Amino acid sequence: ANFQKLNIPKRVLELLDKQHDDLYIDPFECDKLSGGEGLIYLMLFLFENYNLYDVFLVKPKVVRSYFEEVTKGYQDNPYHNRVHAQDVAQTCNFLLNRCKFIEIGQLDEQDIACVLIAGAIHDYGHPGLTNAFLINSKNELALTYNDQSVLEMFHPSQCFKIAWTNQKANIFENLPFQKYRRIRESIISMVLSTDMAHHASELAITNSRVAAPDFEPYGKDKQRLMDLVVHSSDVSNPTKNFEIYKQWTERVLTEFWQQGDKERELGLPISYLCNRYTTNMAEAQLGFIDYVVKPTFSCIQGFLPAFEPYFENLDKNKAKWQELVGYYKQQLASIQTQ
Ligand code: 8BR
Ligand code: ZN
Ligand code: ZN
Repeated sequence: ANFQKLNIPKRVLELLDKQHDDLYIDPFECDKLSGGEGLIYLMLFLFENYNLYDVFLVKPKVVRSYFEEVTKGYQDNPYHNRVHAQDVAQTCNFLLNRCKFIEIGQLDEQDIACVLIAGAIHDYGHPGLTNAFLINSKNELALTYNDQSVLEMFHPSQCFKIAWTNQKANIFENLPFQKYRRIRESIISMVLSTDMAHHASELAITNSRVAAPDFEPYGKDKQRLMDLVVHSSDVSNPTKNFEIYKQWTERVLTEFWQQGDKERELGLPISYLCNRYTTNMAEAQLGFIDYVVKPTFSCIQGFLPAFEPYFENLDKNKAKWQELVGYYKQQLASIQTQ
């Protein structure tokens, strides 16, 4: 691979060279070193690293323009912003390479491209409000998508549109139609799988597939596992070092609490975790780890045994939040008496 020609700033290139498939790469650092272009450089680096230009038959210039457009579409939300997109794409790459999903699923270049693109675009255009809010407030997006996976339908829809409406950014232009259809179907499937409303039912099916005698990670089960890889990367914050994880948590709750304030103002029901006067951040994370993240990564471990050494981070991080429950209780009590 020749990374020189990609014009990636030296310090960013060094970071990616050393840590592109590392679970502990710091996405905030990467974004800062890149002057806000971390998602673009990450994708250029990975396209070169895995020879993905051969799948799309386009020049790096087109890939750069495409991810410039994608980056522009991410709003500056506290959580659902371009750094989250970069973080999810990086975590997908960790599962692909470091945890050997490429080998175990016998992924070809096209599959690798689909997973990484899905990670990069999966929250494109996120308004910083949840599906429940959009539905309850009769938002235009909820009307467009009939209340069904509203945001998860919106994100990929917009990302295919930006390709077809910006000729110099159209990474899909040179694909034969059948190949384009398969790529499109795969990416849309992965982004839809990030709707938390599907989490429990899909995870149950995937668990039973992983345990089945005819389980085929490289065959009929491959797309389902690719879906899980993107969904698990989306909820992977608690598998990382506590400092970075805590930063994401403060951000996701800041976004939720802004929504809660709006809900209060509009007289809408205040959504789960969105009430800043009653939500204990540490307790919320204990629940999130036990009921969402642990079951998800247990399933991942079932077919990617290389994940095993990282699984213990979940208990380490739980212990840290347990120590903080009292602190956040006091904080809430002091707001309530004001
Ligand atoms: P999205 O990124 O698509 O929103 O999916 C992740 C969901 O998991 C969040 O919307 C939120 O409901 C939940 N969540 C919680 Br609780 N804590 C989280 C955290 N620390 N990081 C990511 N998601 C979290
Ligand atoms: Zn999302
Ligand atoms: Zn997300």
